[in-house]
Amino acid sequence: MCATIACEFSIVNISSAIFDCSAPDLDSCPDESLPEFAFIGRSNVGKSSLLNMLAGEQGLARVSTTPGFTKLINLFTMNKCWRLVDLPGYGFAHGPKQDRTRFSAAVSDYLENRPNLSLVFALIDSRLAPQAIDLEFVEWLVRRAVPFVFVFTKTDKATPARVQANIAAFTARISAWFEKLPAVFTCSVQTRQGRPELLGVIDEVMTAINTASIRAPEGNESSPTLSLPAPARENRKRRPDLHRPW
Ligand SMILES: Nc1nc2c(ncn2[C@@H]2O[C@H](COP(=O)(O)OP(=O)(O)OP(=O)(O)O)[C@@H](O)[C@H]2O)c(=O)[nH]1
Ligand SMILES: [Mg+2]
Repeated sequence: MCATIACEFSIVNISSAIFDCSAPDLDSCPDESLPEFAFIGRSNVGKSSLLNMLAGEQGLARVSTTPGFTKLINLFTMNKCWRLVDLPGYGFAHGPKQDRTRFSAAVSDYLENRPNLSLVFALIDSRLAPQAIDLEFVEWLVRRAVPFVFVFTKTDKATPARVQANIAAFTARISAWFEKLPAVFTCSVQTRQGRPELLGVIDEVMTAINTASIRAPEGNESSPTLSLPAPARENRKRRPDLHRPW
């Protein structure tokens, strides 16, 4: 079990990043004792690269120029207290007839049913105007009340004006789905833009989890809020509380 004090000092200063396993499905994932922060997005959007940047360790998650490279649920434990989870991307067509919006059943099972999934980073390529596949995926997340924030990636590859225009166009397309939009971040693994902000988000969620575990009587804990869509918060409360330490 992760002590509150130990975690408070460890989020932005990651001293140990350990590969746990590559899981082909939800049942093969490790125990649910640690909060998890997962990266999802289109194939090649930069999920594995961002994980490495946050962990401060190149080569921890494998990066490739080939879309569809990450094929399993890869879990990494940070400072023995929380996990980063690298998920396979969506939108990579394995065959001509395959629906490009379909992604593996294991990923959807993980996103919908992992009780210790604390927050999802939904990655969008900042160079592109809104893509139908990303809009569909965000709608999927919203409908299933998965808690998430947006991360627009590869900002070093576009002008700041282009990045801002693409973000504005994307958020305009989805704003009607939310009472309050999830938080929006930008990042680049080249310039390391976004690292402190994203570690700050993790810190905020971990603090809320630890605070809830101290305040709430067993079986009646509250969830961290962090500008998550309200349905997402409600869904988190419904997730089965099996081995959570908070
Ligand atoms: N210039 C630039 N390149 C990036 C950035 N992030 C990722 N890349 C490159 O984009 C390619 C894909 O990166 P990955 O991290 O493997 O992408 P992924 O989303 O994990 O891809 P899949 O596992 O195939 O779904 C690699 O060539 C990376 O070097 C970034 O911020 N800037
Ligand atoms: Mg990957």
